[in-house]
Amino acid sequence: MDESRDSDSVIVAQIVGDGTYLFSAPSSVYWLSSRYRIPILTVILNNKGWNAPWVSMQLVHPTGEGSRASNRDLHISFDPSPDYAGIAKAAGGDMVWTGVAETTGDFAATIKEAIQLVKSGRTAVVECKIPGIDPTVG
Ligand SMILES: Cc1ncc(C[n+]2csc(CCOP(=O)(O)OP(=O)(O)O)c2C)c(N)n1
Repeated sequence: MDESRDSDSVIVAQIVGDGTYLFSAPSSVYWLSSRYRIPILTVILNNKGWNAPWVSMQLVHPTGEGSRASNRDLHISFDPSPDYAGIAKAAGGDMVWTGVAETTGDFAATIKEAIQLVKSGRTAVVECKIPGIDPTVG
């Protein structure tokens, strides 16, 4: 990190998919954040699945059987979701602040609060519920 930059305007932040978050050993990440007092902002985009393989399949076989299959049929569904932010809270305790956004309005308010908290030395995890691409789910 460039330490010559104004520390008030620099935070460590990551935007990750729900699958990326789940497979990144979040219990270790947030325990370490707490143990060494390392503030991090994480935004989790929860689209209820590992959707990239569906997109790849669609590009190759746009009208094939798979294009009508559900994420569950394809074994790429993460529905029902775990409490993503709760996993971080359980590991990081008081260091970790959590928020959930279901609308863009929620997100605008939640991300503002999260950034302020990270600047003050806390770790923040914000789960954003976003639409998936499963053709069988409205
Ligand atoms: C430790 C580990 N486990 C599994 C994988 C295989 N993998 C790659 S991306 C991914 C899930 C990504 O899902 P998400 O972040 O929700 O992205 P989306 O495809 O929905 O955009 C998985 C399971 C991996 N790369 N590393």
